[in-house]
Amino acid sequence: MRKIIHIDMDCFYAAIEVRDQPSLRGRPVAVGGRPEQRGVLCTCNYEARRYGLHSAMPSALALRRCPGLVLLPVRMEKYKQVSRQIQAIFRQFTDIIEPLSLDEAYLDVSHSRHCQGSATRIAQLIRQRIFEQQRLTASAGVAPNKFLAKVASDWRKPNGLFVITPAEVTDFVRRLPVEKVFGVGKVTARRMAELGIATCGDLQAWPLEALRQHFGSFGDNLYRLCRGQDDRPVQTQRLRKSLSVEETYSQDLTTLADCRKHLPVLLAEFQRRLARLDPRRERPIKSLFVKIKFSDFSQTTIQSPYRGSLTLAHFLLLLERRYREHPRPVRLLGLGVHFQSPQQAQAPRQLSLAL
Ligand code: TTP
Ligand code: MG
Repeated sequence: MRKIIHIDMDCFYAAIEVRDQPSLRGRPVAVGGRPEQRGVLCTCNYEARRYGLHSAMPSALALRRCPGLVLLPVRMEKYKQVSRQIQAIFRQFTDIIEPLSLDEAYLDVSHSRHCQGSATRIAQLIRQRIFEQQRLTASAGVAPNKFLAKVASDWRKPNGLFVITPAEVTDFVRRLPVEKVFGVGKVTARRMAELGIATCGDLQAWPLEALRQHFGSFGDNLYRLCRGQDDRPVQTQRLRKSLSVEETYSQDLTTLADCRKHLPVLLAEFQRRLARLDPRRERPIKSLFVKIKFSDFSQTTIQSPYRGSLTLAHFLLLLERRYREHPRPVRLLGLGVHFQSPQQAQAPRQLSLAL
């Protein structure tokens, strides 16, 4: 039986800003782009969340909903620095660490000798050290696997700790809403609701075959996850699945010609980033894609298989095909590639990384 801890800092960027400017304490604070540049919130503190504010909300809307909001610019270097210091605290307890973002990580402490091997006490000590050294609060979840540890860290947020012991797993998942399951988004949850499925307990009643029929290959995952089973290892080096660049424009691009004009700039930036990757660590490219977000915030991606070259013409073709289906003002354009999965990359004749 493994012991996994998931740590997630509370309103990370905003908490750092409030810590560094104590006069902000108690006031609604957000970090993000300016409304006149059509920026969005990266995050906000709990005082601001009371007004219904949340990550990715347009800053203009946030300020309308909460006129007293203190909107601060992003200080990414600062957040990265704090993140490194927090990860140093994790390393005092285990080397098996999988960072998911600057403020979130899985730790496998199955074989840690600290705290007589008690994962709960390790998690508590990590939270305590983060607070002592950084004056920031973290929430932690402790469970026998990644799926449940992540659900658990969210359970007592903010500044909380929640433990799911192996003996409690069955009972816990039975009542767990399907929305909490890794991979179940709004669309899948709605489909499930139509089938009368609200909790993992409801899902458990479904045979594997029926889940496959309704949810395709995701059915296999669902079958295990709804029983609280997840054997994904904590991966110390994450494999890159894709590389992309995107840009939100301060004014909507209203014609196809307008969109076309911006693609070369994106492609140049993308090529720069691609060239910086370490070819020994990356897998071959599988497909190219273009992402479009429209002014109504709906978004779409169109992709095509990689055939050995990454030219502007390829990306233009994808852009045009999708744009023409339903032309409307465009707010954001992005382009990039997906890499092959490790399984695909192991297939013979595909070993060369085509850069
Ligand atoms: P989260 O952990 O999702 O959010 P949070 O730490 O701000 O709040 P909490 O965990 O208490 O719910 O994301 C961590 C940081 O990542 C967040 O502080 C800002 C950044 N971020 C963005 O820039 N854009 C986003 O859309 C999200 C979700 C997060
Ligand atoms: Mg967080």
